[in-house]
Amino acid sequence: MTGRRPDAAHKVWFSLGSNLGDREDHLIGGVRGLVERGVAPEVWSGLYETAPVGFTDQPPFLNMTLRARTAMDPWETLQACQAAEAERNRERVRRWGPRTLDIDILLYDHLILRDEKLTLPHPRMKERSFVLIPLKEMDPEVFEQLKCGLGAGEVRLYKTAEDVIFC
Ligand code: A4P
Ligand code: MG
Repeated sequence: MTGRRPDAAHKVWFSLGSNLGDREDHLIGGVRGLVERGVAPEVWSGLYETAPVGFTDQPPFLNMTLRARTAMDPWETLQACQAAEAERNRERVRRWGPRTLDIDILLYDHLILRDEKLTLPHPRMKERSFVLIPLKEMDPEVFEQLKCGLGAGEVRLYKTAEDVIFC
C-alpha cells in the first residue's frame, strides 16, 4: 500500500478486460494490483464474456467495471493501471489486439481532460456494450448521467459480482 488515504479522495471508474491466458485470474490480479498502489474498491460488476470489438479476429474477452476511491491524481492513477497491466505481462503488440490485461480509466470525479497521455471521460466508453452493461449493473446512477444507450457488441454474464472475490 502507498500509505495514502483513499477514503478521503477522488472517485474513479475503471474498465478491465482480458482475452489471453487465465482471464479471470488476470482481472482479479489487476484489481489487486490497483489496490496495492492506493486504489480502494467500493463496488464492482460481475464478469461478462464479450465479443471482441474493433479488431474482431481474436478470442472473446472477459470484462468488468470497478468503482473505487483514490488519493492519486489522474496521471498517477493511469500509471497504476499500467503497472498493474505490466505485472500481468501485458504486451502491446497491436492496438485493440489481444491482451492479458487492459485497465482503462472511464471517469475520474467529474473531470474532463485531454492531453497526450490521458483522455477523460474515456473517449470510446459510450459506444461499447462491454463497458456500458457492466457499468449499468454496478452503478445505475452514473450510467443514467451518461445519457446513452447500451452500445454495440455481444455481451453475456459469466459470473455475478457476489461470486467475484478479490482477496
Ligand atoms: N489513454 C488515454 N486515455 C486513457 C484512459 N482514460 N484510460 C492512453 C486508459 N488509457 C488512456 O492504451 C493506449 C493509450 O491510451 C495509453 O498509452 C494511455 O496513455 P493501451 O492500453 O496501451 O492500448 P489499447 O488498449 O490497445 O488502446 P485503447 O485505445 O485504449 O483501446 P481500447 O479503446 O481500450 O480498446 N473488445 C472487447 N469485447 N473487450 C475489450 O476489453 N478492448 C479493446 C481495447 C478493443 N476491443 C475490446 C476490448
Ligand atoms: Mg487500454
